[in-house]
Amino acid sequence: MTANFYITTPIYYVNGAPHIGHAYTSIAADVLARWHRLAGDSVFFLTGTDEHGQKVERAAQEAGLDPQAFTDRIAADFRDMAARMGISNDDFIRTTEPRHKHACAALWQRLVAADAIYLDHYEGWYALRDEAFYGEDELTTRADGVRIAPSGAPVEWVREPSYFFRLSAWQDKLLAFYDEHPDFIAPTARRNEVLSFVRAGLADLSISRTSFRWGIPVPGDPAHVMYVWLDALVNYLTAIGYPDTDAARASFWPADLHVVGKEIVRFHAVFWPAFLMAAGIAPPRRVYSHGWWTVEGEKMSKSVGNVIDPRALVDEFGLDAVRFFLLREVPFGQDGDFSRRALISRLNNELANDLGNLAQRVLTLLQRNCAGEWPAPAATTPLAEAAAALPGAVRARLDRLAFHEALEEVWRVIRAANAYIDHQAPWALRKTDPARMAEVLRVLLDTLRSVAVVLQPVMPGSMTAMLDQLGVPAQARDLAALDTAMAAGTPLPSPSGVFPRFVEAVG
Ligand code: ME8
Repeated sequence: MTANFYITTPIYYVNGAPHIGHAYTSIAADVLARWHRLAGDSVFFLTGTDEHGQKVERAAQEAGLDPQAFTDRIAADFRDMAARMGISNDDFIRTTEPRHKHACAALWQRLVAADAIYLDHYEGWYALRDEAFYGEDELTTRADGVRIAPSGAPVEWVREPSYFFRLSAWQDKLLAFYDEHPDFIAPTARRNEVLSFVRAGLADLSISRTSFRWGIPVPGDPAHVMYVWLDALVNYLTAIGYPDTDAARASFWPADLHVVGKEIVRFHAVFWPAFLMAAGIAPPRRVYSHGWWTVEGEKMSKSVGNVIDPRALVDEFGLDAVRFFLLREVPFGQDGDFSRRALISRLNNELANDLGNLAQRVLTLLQRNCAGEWPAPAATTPLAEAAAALPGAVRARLDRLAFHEALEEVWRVIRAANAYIDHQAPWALRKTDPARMAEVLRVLLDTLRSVAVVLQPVMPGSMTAMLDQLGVPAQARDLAALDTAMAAGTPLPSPSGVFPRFVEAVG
């Protein structure tokens, strides 16, 4: 059954260059988007850039540029990063676009009409780095006396006129909503954090600023610009044409999945559904929060100088190795550490040896002994059954965003295929029992086809190459096509390696 599937990444701040953390979220969301397309769903996959607010304004000042010129430059860099990471987004939203300003103004007016907004003064703590307000009780004091938010960001005291959103009115309704939708926030640890935050009571939320200009003006009161998080969250509605309910993409709402880093769960799982419900709009179906990467054991930071540009990794190791590593190495939802050694080991052991060599051996044997054609279908074997079960096994794990488990399921089959070829020794059967040799090779071909089809979302380029080498027609590479056996006699082009081993340069 085909369904709509609307998936988003966070929109990234344009205060600095894209790094491996941004690439991670985008790749994870991309794998899900591609998987749903493979399953025949109608997919809308959104990413983009968050361009307003004081943090971006300051970064532009530091660069000596006008904020629009600055954001144009960095947004282009994020767009390039997405293209280089093989991200198959259907739209790229920038919050400085007219369509977005229009959507924000419309939502604001809906909130005003619903009496969800009032004008007052904000006085309290603000962390520029997080673009977030904090309560006194959340702060600690550093040795030099600076007050620090739980995220580690320094806070400053601000006092200015401000519009407020009546968040305090939503505590019970949010708790009821989480109760009715137990899958709304995952993983469980994040859900529990949100529940205790909301249970502790919600203060009304300041949603406008007057002390700087780089934002979307509040309708009817242009001395105020909208709080950057309200502005940012609305991007998910802008992209489907809000407020035009007849827009081509309007039927994609509610979004199926917002993939976010763990530090922005509160915005997506508390503020966002409250804004939407107050405006009479359905909340998204699911918010999934993943963990944070450190690099060789250290937090990534400009001052340490260990920020990794994912494009440099791709230049060195190849795109698919990087995509595979990021999803294979660490359970999604948990923190992980990036190390070159671990990447090289996954690349050489799992891609080059386990999968690449297997394909090469099988295809070479077929070329030499079976006229380079698919042999006739063989009687079923446990290996063939495990391979045929892969789409279901992978789907069940991807539905839970358990990428590493989905890949483990595929590698379980690949390892079984390696054991099968070693045990059956088709090269020895060539003289003693050529018919049996053809059967064994057919089982291995069928296995490789299933493996390559289900791995396409993770490694689109190399699996396209592998499916080409398997002679699988381009229009028969979706999940449904696996139900039809390949015809005996289908030609196999001459094989060439898909995953070269990586050898670290010496010296
Ligand atoms: O928060 N490890 O933008 P942002 C893993 N504009 N993921 C990481 C990471 C790391 N070390 N560092 C960043 C914002 N990320 C807002 C979002 S949405 C309406 C507005 C990823 O540029 C992760 O997905 O700070 C995190 O949530 C996101 O980048 C934050 O990007």
